[in-house]
Amino acid sequence: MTFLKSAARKLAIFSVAMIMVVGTFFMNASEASAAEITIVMGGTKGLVFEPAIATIKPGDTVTWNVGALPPHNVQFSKTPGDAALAASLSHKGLEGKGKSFSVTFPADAPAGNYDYFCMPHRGAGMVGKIVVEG
Ligand SMILES: [Cu+2]
Repeated sequence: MTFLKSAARKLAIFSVAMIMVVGTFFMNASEASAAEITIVMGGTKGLVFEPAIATIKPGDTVTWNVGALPPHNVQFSKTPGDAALAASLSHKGLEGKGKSFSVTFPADAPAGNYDYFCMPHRGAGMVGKIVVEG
């Protein structure tokens, strides 16, 4: 009987472990779908994007929130794609406090570095980079 109880306990522990392992597969599957990341324009360190460098995958959405020292915007200056892609990702309007805007990177966005800056504050060093993974 003791042997059977021990075997049943081992089976129960094994079952719980398997459920956790299978659950991890589902978590990884959801991570593979499109993600959303947020960048603050003008944060605690002044005229900077926080984070200044963000890594995404094609199909992900980036939202920029206006923080301190507005107005701000996002102009892509150098991308692995063509000028039309840079223009389509850019937000030309100037946004004030409490505003935000989002851009979804195309599913076929080429991998590489997407450099951008804030037009009014480029000279102050307000630049950022989106790294699109392949
Ligand atoms: Cu700015």
